[in-house]
Amino acid sequence: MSDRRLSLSLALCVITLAACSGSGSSSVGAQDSSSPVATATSAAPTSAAPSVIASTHPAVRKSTPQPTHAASSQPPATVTAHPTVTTTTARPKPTSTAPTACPNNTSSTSLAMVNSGTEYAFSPTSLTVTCGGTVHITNSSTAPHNMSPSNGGFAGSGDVNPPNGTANVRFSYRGTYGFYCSIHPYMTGTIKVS
Ligand SMILES: [Cu+2]
Repeated sequence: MSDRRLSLSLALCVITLAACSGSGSSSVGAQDSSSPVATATSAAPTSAAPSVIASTHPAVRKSTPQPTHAASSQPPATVTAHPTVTTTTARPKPTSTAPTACPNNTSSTSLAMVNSGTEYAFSPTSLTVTCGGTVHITNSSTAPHNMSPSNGGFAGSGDVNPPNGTANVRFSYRGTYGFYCSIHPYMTGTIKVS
């Protein structure tokens, strides 16, 4: 059996050698060495093919990063466009719409500072005045007082001394304002400017 296999293999080798080179049947060792060389040469083109593909892949990857760079360059342009769209000049407009002062006029409302038991008080505690007019204050009590704004809206009178000291406070902005005496904070009142 082994002799038959050897003969068959030799015959096949001789046939292959004759087909490839036709150099004839030199030896069995030459046949065995020629077959691995053929596989090595056949493997070489397969290895060369992936190397070409690998070289082409980086080229494709180099082309793909470029659009990403272009996309990254676009956002800065839009960011710079945003500040121009948000015009900060629109915000000063509400400040320009601040209430305008009423023109001064000669209308006047009287307010007295009076003794009230052991304490002091405004009289009346609720009053109205025409916008641009004044409140004429008379201190009829026995202690100094003032008419001061509780939350803005007008300028305070300053201290008005007894007996019978007077002061004028002008109201140039419409609204309702609280007032009080800073010397006697329990003295309070409300004035409507219309
Ligand atoms: Cu007072």
